[in-house]
Amino acid sequence: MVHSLEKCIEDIKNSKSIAIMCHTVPDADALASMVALKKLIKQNFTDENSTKQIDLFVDADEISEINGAIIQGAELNTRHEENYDLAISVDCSSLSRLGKYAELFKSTKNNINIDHHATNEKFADNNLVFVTSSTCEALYRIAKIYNMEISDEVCKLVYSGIITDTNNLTQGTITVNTHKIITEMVQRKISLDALNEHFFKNNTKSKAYLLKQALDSLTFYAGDRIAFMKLTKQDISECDATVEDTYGIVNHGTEIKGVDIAILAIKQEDNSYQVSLRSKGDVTVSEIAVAMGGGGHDQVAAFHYEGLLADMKEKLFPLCREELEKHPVIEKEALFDNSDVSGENEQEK
Ligand SMILES: [Mn+2]
Repeated sequence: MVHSLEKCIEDIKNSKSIAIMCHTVPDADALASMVALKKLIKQNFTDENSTKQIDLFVDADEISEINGAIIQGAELNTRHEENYDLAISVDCSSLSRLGKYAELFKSTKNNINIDHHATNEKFADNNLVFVTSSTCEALYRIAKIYNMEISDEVCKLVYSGIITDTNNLTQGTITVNTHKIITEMVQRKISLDALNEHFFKNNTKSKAYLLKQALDSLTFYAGDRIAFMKLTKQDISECDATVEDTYGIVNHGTEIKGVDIAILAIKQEDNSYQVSLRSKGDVTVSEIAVAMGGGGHDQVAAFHYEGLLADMKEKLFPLCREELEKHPVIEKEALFDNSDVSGENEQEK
């Protein structure tokens, strides 16, 4: 298994045809990374004398209006080549997450996996897995390392990937680099406000009704340190909502004081469950998700469960309790120190 940024750039340079793909049920980071990567390659590695066929693939039945804006006008899922010189997967932690395009990826003789999931299965010839907020951030950093030309349009995509994957910079791997990138975008005078509003103040009424349904099911466990919610596919259709409208609902659990793990279980049409996990503080859920057959990041993870909800809880809750026991509740230190302006001090003067 190779990990070579240099080889990645060489492969991109030398390939006449490239297939870029992301995971099924794509989120904003997945879609934005695909489009940003295509733009970066076109702007930096092609000209009139050396053109490339770059095709984008995503296995998705429907994409929400909000995320649809990212790919508006971009051609998707049209295979212009029988055999591509290079396949690149973005934001995808395992081969199976590519859905029906996993085959295309595997059958392309040269392939690269660019991702930021700690649980990435390194399924490609060249695996570039970064500790970054988002795949978009990883792409931006690669572009900077190689002094690529980065357009404002690419910046808008990168910013979208960063803010959505970090729930507006409140969770995930946020580093000095993440903030540096955002500073660079502010300096470029990119209209970040418009992007913020698009991604965070743009919920449909259907999503609000769906949230109401989910909150109705809210139950607490483990001394109120676990918040559990459930929804069904039927709830989603009754609210006239989409699967993507379920994103973010689980975060409402961790927003509650004292809750360290939030769980949202969505019953699928085949009676299986899609389960999202979130945590805060030092509590992590990635290993819990892996133990349940899924994966993800420290504080954002998910798994799929075939079976009854009661059985799922019976397996999941002990794992959560075990993790919570590692991190007992401690009294929080005061956030602010006002001893210098307390009445006592004033009188001393
Ligand atoms: Mn991502």
